[in-house]
Amino acid sequence: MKFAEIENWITDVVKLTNPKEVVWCNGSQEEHNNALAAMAKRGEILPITAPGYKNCHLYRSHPSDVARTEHKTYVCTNTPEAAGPNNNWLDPDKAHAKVDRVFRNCMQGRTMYVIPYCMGPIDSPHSGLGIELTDSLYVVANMFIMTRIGDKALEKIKTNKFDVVRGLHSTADLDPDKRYIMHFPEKLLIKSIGSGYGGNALLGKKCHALRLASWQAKHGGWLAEHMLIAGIEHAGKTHYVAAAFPSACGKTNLAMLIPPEKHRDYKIWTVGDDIAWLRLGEDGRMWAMNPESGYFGVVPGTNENTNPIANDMLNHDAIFTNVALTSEGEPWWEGKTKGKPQIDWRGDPWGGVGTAAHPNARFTVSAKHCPTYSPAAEDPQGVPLSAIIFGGRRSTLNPLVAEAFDWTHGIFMGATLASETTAAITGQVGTLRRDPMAMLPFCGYNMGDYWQHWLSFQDKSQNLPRIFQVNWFQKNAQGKFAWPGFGDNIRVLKWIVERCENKVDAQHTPIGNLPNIDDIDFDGVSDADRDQLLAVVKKDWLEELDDLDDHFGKYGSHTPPQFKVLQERMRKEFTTTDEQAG
Ligand code: GTP
Ligand code: SPV
Ligand code: MN
Repeated sequence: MKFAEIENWITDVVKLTNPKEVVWCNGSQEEHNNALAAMAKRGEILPITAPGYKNCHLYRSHPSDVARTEHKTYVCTNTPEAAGPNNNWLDPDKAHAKVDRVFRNCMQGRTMYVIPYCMGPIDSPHSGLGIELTDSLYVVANMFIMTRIGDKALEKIKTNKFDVVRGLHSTADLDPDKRYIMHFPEKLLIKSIGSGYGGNALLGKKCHALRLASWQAKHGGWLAEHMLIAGIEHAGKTHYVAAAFPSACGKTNLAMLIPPEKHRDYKIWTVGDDIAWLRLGEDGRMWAMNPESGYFGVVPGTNENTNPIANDMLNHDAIFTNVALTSEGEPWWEGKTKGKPQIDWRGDPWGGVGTAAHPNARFTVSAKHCPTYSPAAEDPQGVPLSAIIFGGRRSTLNPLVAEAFDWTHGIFMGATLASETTAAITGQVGTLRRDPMAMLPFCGYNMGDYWQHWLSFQDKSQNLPRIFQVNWFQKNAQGKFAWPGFGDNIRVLKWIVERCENKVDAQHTPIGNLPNIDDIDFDGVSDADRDQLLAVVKKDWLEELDDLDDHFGKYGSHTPPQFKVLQERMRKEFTTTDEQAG
């Protein structure tokens, strides 16, 4: 895109929104410090003054603006079929008219910040460029941490050689009824208004790096995915894996895993915790790059036992969003092992009802502060993948781990992923829904076409990663998690690595290859829980296979015919063999 076109767009936006001034962000540390200081002065952010915290701040968002709002998120392609039943759709002209009415004069008396940014290392040929216009300093401060903003990105944009995603954002008056997060894939354009919250407002993240990037990726022969990337080092070799879990289902935790004492012969390197851009290398391997440069992580549940790495990063240069405070002014959240809340996330005295921190409270920290940050994360080519993992939060059915028979079956595993909803989305928590590849809220085009696109890699390489499915969230008869999870997930990663190295056998079941009991460390897990974790219950799976008819039926002729073949094969195998258990 020509820089002159971008300048014209900015001029038009200024006319529409009418800010008192326009400030270009250069991306310097000084600029970032000034942004935080200006917000603190205006009372929009609270410096954490408790001892033990350095340069940390608390931001309280509007109580109606605490999570992504999927029902207010639109993909406005030229035809509804291109967006698919997985997206809310509006005709682009009508969408512009609707949202521009809200944008009119919305920045009156405010400063409009121009944030040039780069998703991925500046020197990577695979990075993506964007410009976000926003009236929120909170957005500026978070984009500074989460992406590479400022002069270097601008220089690259000014070469006129690359696609540039344009994003317009305003908090306007935060009216939930006038909140819209709109995407125009054909124009690589985003318009977001009425929310200051993470995924709705930091446009480089879900709007650009997933919804529009997935569209770009489909046309460019690559993939933009809701995945963590981690290196698993053992005996002098590092295997890289990318794992897709829905929002608040354990990506950050897995990406920063510290193995317990017993498994310290393994070490995890953090490459990314939320988004991965995947492409085939000349060697036929799939290479993964993290387009982000920081973490916007779930705070509740974080402590020195569950995620010691994140826990240690939270005492300097962190922005907390919607946590509670102790009487000493220390940030507090459910799952914190020290202190007691005195002020809740809204800023009111804590009354003991509900949660003191918002369940979707977040931290923003730079990846550079992460002690396990992989040097390969800054590599312009990314890292080569040995395995892709799909996982959901499912209290029943899905075993602890299963390996796909082949690429097509692996895509089927991803396409059938179901997960209980979490506080990362406005709406009901704990409802089971299909969330294919953890991309239901993020795929910027028809999900059926997206599955076809995934399948197309089959013909392009003999060297693709193996595919696995995991589930850390099975509940036992007592309603407790059957699997210890967190650091102990290394036990499952170990099996995955051993499978990639052809070191262990597996047990064939109709739904995939499962580990032999002795090949996974079940120390501390009761026999009943272990059996449940590895069970493939015929009756339940036949129900599941029936349920998939509805799921795949939604996408009509866009659904790959291979899926039906697999469903039938599994049904047949279940009905001709005995029930498998353990
Ligand atoms: P997004 O940032 O929303 O995309 O979430 P995420 O996938 O990165 O999830 P995250 O790692 O932040 O974990 C979300 C919640 O799940 C936190 O409260 C964690 O404590 C909890 N969690 C993570 N891993 C495990 C696990 O292995 N077992 C259990 N029981 N809970 C887990
Ligand atoms: C998610 O909801 O998947 C997140 C947080 O990672 S947000 O940035 O809001 O998308
Ligand atoms: Mn996410």
